Amino acid sequence: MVGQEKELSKDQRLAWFKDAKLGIFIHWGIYAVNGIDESWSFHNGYISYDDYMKQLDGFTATNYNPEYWAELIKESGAKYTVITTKHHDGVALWDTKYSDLNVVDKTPAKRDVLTSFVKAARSEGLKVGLYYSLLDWSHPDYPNFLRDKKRYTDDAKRWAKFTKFNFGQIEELTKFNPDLYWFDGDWEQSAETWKAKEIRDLLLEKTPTTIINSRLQGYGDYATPEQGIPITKPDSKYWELCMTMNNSWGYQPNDTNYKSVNQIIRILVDCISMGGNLLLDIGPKPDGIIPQEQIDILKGLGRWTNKHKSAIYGTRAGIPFGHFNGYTALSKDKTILYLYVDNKPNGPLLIKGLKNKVNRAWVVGNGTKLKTNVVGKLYWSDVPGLLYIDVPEDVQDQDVTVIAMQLDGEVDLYREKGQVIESN
Ligand code: FHN
Repeated sequence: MVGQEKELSKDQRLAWFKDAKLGIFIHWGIYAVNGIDESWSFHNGYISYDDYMKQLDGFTATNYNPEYWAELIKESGAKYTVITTKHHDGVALWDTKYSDLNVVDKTPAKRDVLTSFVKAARSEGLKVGLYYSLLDWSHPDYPNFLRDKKRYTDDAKRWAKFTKFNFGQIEELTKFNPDLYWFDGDWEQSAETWKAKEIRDLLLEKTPTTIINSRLQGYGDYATPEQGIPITKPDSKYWELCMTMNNSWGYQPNDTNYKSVNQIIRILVDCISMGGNLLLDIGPKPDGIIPQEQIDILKGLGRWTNKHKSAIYGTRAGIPFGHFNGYTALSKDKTILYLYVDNKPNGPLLIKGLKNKVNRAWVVGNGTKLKTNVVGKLYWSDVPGLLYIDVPEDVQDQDVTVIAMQLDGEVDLYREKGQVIESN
C-alpha cells in the first residue's frame, strides 16, 4: 500500500463526500443519562466530575437497535453517518484495551456498541465516519481536566504516555476502516504536540481511501463550520455544516427547542446551494431509543430528499444571488440549473442574466413541464432578457419546491453592469 495516498488524489478520496450532501451525526454517551451537556458539564463545573461519572451506571443500551438506527438514517436521505466513539469525557463506546473507561467495562450495557452500528450502517450502504475527541479530560496523563484545574503544565514524560495512549486508541479505530475520521478537541494542543501529521499518515496508510475533517490542526481535508450557516460560500472546496436539531448535541429532554422539518430542509438547501453538506445531529437516549421528535425530523427530511434526489446528490454550488432571488444548484456538468423555491411565489419566478436558452423546465419529483417566457431582450444589447417561470400552486411542495431547467449547454451568466448608450 505504500505510496497509495499519492495515487489517490484528494479529489478522488473526497468524491463521495462532495456528492453526499446529507450526513447524520450521532452524539451518544453517558451524558444522555442525566440529559446534560456532553463532557462540558463537568469541565465547566456545572456538575462534579464524580457525579458526572455516576452516569456510567445508567447507560444501559437495553433498547439499542443499531439496525433500526441505520435504517432510519438511510430513510432520511443521508449518505453517511458519523458517531461519537469517544467524546471529551473519555468514555469509549468500544472495547478499547487502552483504558477501562469504556461502556463494556464500566456500564450496564456491558458490550461494545460501536461495532454493531458500523456493521448496520454499512449494510444500509451508508459511509461510516468515526468521531474521536483528541483531548481526553479523563485521562490521568492528559494535562487539562477542569476549566480551572490542570493536572500539569510541562511534563514531557506524562505527555509521551498520553500520546502513546492516543495513538493506541486511534489505531484501534483504524480496524473499522472508517470512510471518514471526524476529529474534535484539537484546539487544546498544537499540530506538533498532537503529532497531527503522524496521525494523518497512520490513517491514510491503514485506509488509503479515508477522509479526515478539518479538526486535526491543519492536517484535515475539509472544513467544518459548526451551528452557524455560512453566509457566503466557504473558501474550502469541501465543507460540511454540523448542526443540532434542537440546541443540544446529546439527548437533553429539557431542550425542546427543535427546528422544524421545514427549517431543516431550508438549511440543507442553503448548504447545497453553496456546494457543502449538512451533518445533522441526533442524540439517542441512554437505552438506545432515538427521541420521537428526532425520528419525526429524520422521516420528514426523508420525504423531501426522496422526492428530490436528482436535485440533491451530486449537485454543485449554484449561481450567485442576484440572478435568482433564492437558493440554486447546478448539475455536475453544469447544464441543469435547479431553483429551490422555499416560499410561496407571488407571481412567476424571475431569473436574470442567464445567457443560455432553456430547453426544458420541469418540477422535480413531479415531472410537470413548465412554461418559460423571456421578455425585454433587445436585439442590440448583450444583456439577456428577463426569464419568467410560472409555478402553478398544485405542483408546489409543502416545504421546498424544486424547479429544474435544462440549459442548452453549460450555464453561462451575464455578469456585467448593463449596457449604456449615454456618452457620460
Ligand atoms: O465540544 C464539542 C461539542 O461538544 C460537540 O461535540 C461539537 C460537535 O461538533 N464539537 C465540539 C465543539 O466544537
